Amino acid sequence: MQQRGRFITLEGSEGVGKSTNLAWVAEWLRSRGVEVVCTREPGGTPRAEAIRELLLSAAFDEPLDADAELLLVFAARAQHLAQKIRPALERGAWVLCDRFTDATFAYQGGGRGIARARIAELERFVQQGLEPDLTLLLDMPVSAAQQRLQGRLQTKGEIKDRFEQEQADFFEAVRREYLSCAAQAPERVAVIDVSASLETVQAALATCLEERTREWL
Ligand code: Z5A
Repeated sequence: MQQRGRFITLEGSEGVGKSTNLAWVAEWLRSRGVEVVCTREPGGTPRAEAIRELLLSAAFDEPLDADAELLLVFAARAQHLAQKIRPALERGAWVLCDRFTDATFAYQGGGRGIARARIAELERFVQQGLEPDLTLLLDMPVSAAQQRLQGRLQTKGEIKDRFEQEQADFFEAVRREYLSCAAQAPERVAVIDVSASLETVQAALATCLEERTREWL
């Protein structure tokens, strides 16, 4: 019987370097002969990407209710799991996902103040016991991450989405909740300090991946 693939997630507050390092982690795994499917949340499939647009858009002249936001996040996740993540894992591919449910605990829990128990209820309903085998939590002080993001927004001429328009205290709460998720599940979540140069960060990622994936490769 085909062995199920591994599910790895990258997490962290805005601007910490998830997109930059996801591509690097994918190459690290591919060079070891692994089939890797890269994806992201919210999104990852056409319908889930449409929900992402709704979540990120700052264009509506109407606030988005926090419970509605939470349900949209999990609606996108249900679609993503059914159409992309579970089929890939079942055929033996590894899935590398830019954000997953830790982000919901961090943003909708820490940021918006929704109770952990309510999020955990939806997690059980939607995921039916499936959770990442490994989570790389990229961590750095909020102010420095915001400077990096600002640099990228200026270089690419992008405008801030609905989450990026939040204030520093929102992102401080997000970071606290991420670190609390890591403290509660150290066997799954590895915290990587990403305040150093990209070269130093990727050396730390390589050490972590060597250790954490040794028995799977
Ligand atoms: N969201 C939610 O609320 N609930 C959920 O359950 C989920 C998501 C799943 C979209 O996420 C939003 O959805 C997110 C939370 C919410 N909003 N926020 N904020 P996203 O992942 O698409 O958005 P993001 O966090 O804003 O990601 P980002 O802007 O793409 O940032 P990043 O991927 O972490 O960073 P980056 O683009 O790779 O790097 C930023 C810049 O720093 C870039 O110019 C890099 O070249 C540079 N960089 C990266 N690393 C380094 C180092 N080491 N040194 C120097 N410069 C560096």
